[in-house]
Amino acid sequence: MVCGRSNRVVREIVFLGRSNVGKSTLLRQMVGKKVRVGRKPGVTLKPNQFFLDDLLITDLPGFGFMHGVQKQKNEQIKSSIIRYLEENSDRILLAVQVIDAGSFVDLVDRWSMRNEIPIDVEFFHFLHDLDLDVVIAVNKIDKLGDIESELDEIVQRLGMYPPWRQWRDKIALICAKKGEVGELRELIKSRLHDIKRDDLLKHFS
Ligand SMILES: Nc1nc2c(ncn2[C@@H]2O[C@H](COP(=O)(O)OP(=O)(O)OP(=O)(O)O)[C@@H](O)[C@H]2O)c(=O)[nH]1
Ligand SMILES: [Mg+2]
Repeated sequence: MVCGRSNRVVREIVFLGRSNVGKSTLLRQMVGKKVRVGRKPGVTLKPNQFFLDDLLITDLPGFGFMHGVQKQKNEQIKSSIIRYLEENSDRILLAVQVIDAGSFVDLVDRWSMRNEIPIDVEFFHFLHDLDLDVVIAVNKIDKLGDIESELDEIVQRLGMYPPWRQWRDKIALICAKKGEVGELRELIKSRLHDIKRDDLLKHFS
């Protein structure tokens, strides 16, 4: 896909995560676009997209179990996200996987106890299988007590070694609800700088 005015190949940043982790809140805070927040989960399979110049921003539908949504529909959502990522991996500059800091560890452990691969972990590995650059946006950090040890637990669940601080280039601590999204902005800006697209930095300042 080329973008009309600049004739440049479109690059893309995708936001994905379990339903209700705060993807839409985050996007709205970060780029000031009106992204639907808190609507009934699992209603649409279509990603919510907009352009910042020729950078495409994609808010993928939330995945995982949702109250009031049939299992079959959850599977459908998951497949549609997988298909979307596979079909567009060439142009995806960065995948931002958003997690809810307050519930992530418990959720992962609950799945693991049932001998199932937790869906967040599955997606995290899938993104790497596609060779994508992945940043974990640890949202809702206002819910954390002992931040240091809880973050160590989180990175371990994702298959990374603690201490979490050695992964500063992959992990952004944010509180979307309060507009505290600076760490993620910085990581995105560094990626844009790396591909010589400083002209796009203004969108994340
Ligand atoms: N405590 C806390 N709540 C937050 C934060 N960010 C978002 N929320 C709340 O989390 C809920 C879900 O937010 P959304 O932005 O709609 O979540 P989503 O990931 O887009 O959900 P889906 O579109 O269903 O996938 C809302 O009630 C938000 O106010 C945060 O940093 N801290
Ligand atoms: Mg949303």
